[in-house]
Amino acid sequence: MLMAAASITPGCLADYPTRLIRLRRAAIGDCGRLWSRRPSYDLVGRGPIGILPPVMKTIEIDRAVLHALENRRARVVVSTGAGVSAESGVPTFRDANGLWKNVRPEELATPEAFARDPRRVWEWYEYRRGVVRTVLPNPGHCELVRWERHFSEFTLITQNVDGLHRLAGSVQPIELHGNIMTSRCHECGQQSGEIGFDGTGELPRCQCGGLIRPNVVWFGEQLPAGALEKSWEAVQSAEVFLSVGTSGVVQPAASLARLAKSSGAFLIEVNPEDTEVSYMFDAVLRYPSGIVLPAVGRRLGIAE
Ligand code: BJW
Ligand code: ZN
Repeated sequence: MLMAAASITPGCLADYPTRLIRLRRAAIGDCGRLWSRRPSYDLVGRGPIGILPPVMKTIEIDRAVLHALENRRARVVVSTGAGVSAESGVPTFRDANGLWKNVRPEELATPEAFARDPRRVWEWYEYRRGVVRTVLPNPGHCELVRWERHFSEFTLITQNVDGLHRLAGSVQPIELHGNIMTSRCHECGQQSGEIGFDGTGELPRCQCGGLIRPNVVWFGEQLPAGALEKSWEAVQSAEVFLSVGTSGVVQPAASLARLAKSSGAFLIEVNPEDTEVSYMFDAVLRYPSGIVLPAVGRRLGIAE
């Protein structure tokens, strides 16, 4: 994967994330087959998620959920957060062992932190890039690929920066918080592929002289151009809105559920835990997404 990334020349960086994903997909093969080679990973609770009971025998799915999703012409919006990648081994932010456990967000995920200590910020992101390079989409990501093909109007919005939805095969997820595997200039915004900082020598700089940084959205920063507008548009006309694996505390992503509610959509929360916004939802599925989304898909007859 790294070799492939290194062979990309600076002149053709515009579609870099897309091409990087294509290269990784070609290297790892089909999403579903790939996961099936990891035996008894999550169903018996022995995998890194560690939040399942030892044996999960039955999954109860509210009838209203199945009813809301039974029409394949329903306008469906799915908004995901870190929880959808937890079963892949990507740490969440605010769970007990999440990324914020030992560090305050403003120490690392703000422009002020980068201005204060860019080396420290880079170190943290390089560590996380290392994790992302080794992980694979899980059955939750894969199920959403099937849903994208099944429903005639389907929009996937994610706060995640790990690119796993695209790696699974989702065609055009709206990535609200950018992509950790790519970089951009902190001054002029020019995209700069996977350029990083290995902790030695000079910090990477753009032709304009500005520091290069990870291509993610930090607190206090605007979301990528058009991402929020596209999301609002899809959510406003959604008939079913699913919030999957997010604590629902970070704005403006958190407002999407509220907008869906006020637009009359049926709201479903997929999360093993209660969240601060659970009260808004019409139905909740209190299971890990990698287990319950495929279970819903099976009950609806959504084909492989
Ligand atoms: C599972 C599971 C399993 C576990 N299956 N589930 C209005 C009011 C108050 C504040 C603000 C406001 N508007 C804006 C703000 C400020 C700020 C904000 O929201 N602050 C709040 C925290 C108070 N927002 C911003 O600054 C945003 N910009 C903005 O609004 O610009 C306009 C503006 C600018 C200036 C002034 C005013 C307006 C930008 C937000 C950027 C967020 N960036 C981060 C870091 C990205 C880069 C990186 O990765 O390092 O994005 S923060 C971090 O949180 C990351 C995530 O995408 C985001 C959301 O986290 P998420 O996905 O919800 O994860 P967790 O860990 O919180 O939850 C995981 C959930 O999964 C849990 O519930 C588990 O139970 C569950 N789970 N296993 C299913 N197997
Ligand atoms: Zn620049």
